[in-house]
Amino acid sequence: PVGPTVSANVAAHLAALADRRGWSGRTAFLEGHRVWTHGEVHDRAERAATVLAGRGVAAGDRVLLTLPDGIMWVTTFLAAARLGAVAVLVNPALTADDHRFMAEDSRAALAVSGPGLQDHFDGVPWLGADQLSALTGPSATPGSAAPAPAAEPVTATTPLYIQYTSGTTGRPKAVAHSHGDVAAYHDLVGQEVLDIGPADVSFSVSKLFYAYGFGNAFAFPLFSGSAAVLTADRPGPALIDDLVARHRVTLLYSVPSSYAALVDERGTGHTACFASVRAAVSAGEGLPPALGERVGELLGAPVLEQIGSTEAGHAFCANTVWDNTPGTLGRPVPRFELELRDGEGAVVADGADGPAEGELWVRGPTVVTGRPADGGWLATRDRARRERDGTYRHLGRVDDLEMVGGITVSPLEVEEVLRQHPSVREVAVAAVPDERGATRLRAYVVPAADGSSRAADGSSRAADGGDRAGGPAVDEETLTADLIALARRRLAAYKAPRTVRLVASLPRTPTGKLRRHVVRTGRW
Ligand code: 3SK
Repeated sequence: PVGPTVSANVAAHLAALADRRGWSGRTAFLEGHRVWTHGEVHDRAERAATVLAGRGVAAGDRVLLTLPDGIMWVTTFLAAARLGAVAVLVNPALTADDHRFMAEDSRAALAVSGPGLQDHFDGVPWLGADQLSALTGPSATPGSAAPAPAAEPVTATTPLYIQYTSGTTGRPKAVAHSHGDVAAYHDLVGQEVLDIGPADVSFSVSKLFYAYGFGNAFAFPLFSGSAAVLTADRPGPALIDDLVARHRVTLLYSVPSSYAALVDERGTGHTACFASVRAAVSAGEGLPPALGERVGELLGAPVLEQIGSTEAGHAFCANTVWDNTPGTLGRPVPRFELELRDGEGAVVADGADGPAEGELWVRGPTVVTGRPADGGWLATRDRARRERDGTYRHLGRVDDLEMVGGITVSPLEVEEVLRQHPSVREVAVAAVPDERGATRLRAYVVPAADGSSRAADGSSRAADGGDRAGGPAVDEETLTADLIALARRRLAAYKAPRTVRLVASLPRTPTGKLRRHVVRTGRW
C-alpha cells in the first residue's frame, strides 16, 4: 500500500497537471462576462488556502461550503482540499434549520457562505464570501503575505468532501467521497462516456453541490483542461439557450423536467442557438423516450441518458457518445458492476419468459455503501430491466408503485401514455382515495405552453395539487375527457386515471426528481 503523498492531493495534482500540460492560459470557467483560466483558478485556490489556514483550518477539519456556483465555490473547495480538510457541500437555498443540522452533523470547523446566511450558522466559526473574495483576488496580500501552505499529503481514500442525500423521510444522510474519486469521475465518465477533451465547454444545469453537477462542472473541466460555464442563477429555458449560444457550449447536462421546459418554450425556432452542442446528457430521473426525441431534434445532438447517485459519486450506467440506445440507461460505466435483485436481495437472472427485472444494485470504485456486510454492493432503490443486448431500461423507483383496487400499477407506464397528448408538458400519476375511501388513480398535469389549460369553471384558483395553471387554450373538462380516453385506448382499463387535475408545477427535488410521496398527498 502506498502511504500519503502530495501528488494524491487532488488540489495539488490538478495544479501540477495544468502546469505540466500547458493549460495555465486556457479557459477553465466562464462566469458572466468573466473568464478564469486554469492558471488563475489554481493561483486563487492557493491564496484561499492561506486564508483558510489563517482561520485555523487543518487536515481532517470539516469546512461547510454553501455558496452559489461561481469561481469562489471552486477555489474554496480546492483550498480546503489542499489543506487536507473535508468540504461539506451544501445547498445555499436550504432553510436555517437544515443548515444548522448539517453544520452540527458534519461537526463543521468553519462555514463559508454569503452574508445573508450568517445567522444560519450561529456558534460555528464563519467566513463571508465577500471577505474571502477580497482576500483571494489577484491583488490581495492576505495577512503578512504568508506563503501558501504546502499541500497536505493524502491517499486516494482520504475523505475529500461530503454531500447530503435526502430520502423520503427522516434527516438527510451524509455521504463522503475521497481524493481519488474525483479523478475516477473524469476518467470513467468524462473520458469513457463523453470523450471530453480540452476543446469542450460544459454547462450543467445541476449545481456544483450535487453529485451530478460536481462531476460535470468541476471534475470534468479541471481534469481535462476544458472549460465550464458557471452561473449562480437557476437556469430556465431562456438562460440555457443564451449561455449555450454565448459560450458555444459543447456538452449540456440537464434533467428531464428542465429539458421538457426547454423544448416546450424554445421550440424549433431556437435550434441555431444549440449549433455548438455535440451531446446532451440527461440524468436525475427517467427520460421519457418521446421527450428525448424532441430534445435531440431541438439540439441537433444525441441525448445520452445515464443514471448515477450521490453514493456512487457520479454516473454508473450510461449511454456514450459511441454507443447510444435511446430509451435506455445504456450499459454499466467501465469498472462498475450491476445486478438486478428481488425484494429479498437474491440476484434475478434472465428467464425463458423474458429478460431480468429487479432492483438495481451497483458496485464500483467510487461507490460508498456504509454497510460493509454488503460486500461493496449498494441498493439503488431504482428498478430496471436488463435487455438482451446488455442495455438497462429504467422502470422507476422501487417505491413508485401504486396499489389500485389491490392491483399494482406503475405510474410511469400511465404517465408515458398521457405525456403523448399535445397539451401535456409534465404529468405525475398517483393513487388517491375517492369519496368512498377506495383508491383511484389521479393524473396531475402541467399543461404545455401552447396548450395551456383553464379550470372548467374558467377560474385559476388554487386547489389541491398547487396553483392551477392559467391560459386560454384547453379547458380542464375537455382535457380530462381526452386524457382518460387516451389512457383507456392504450392501457388496461384499471390503469386509466379516474380524475385529472391541472397544476402549475409538480413537486420536484432541486435536482429535478419527482417527489412522489408529495404527489400522493395532493398538496404542494
Ligand atoms: O441522479 C442521477 O442519476 C445522477 C447521474 C449522474 C451523476 C450523479 C447523479 C446523482
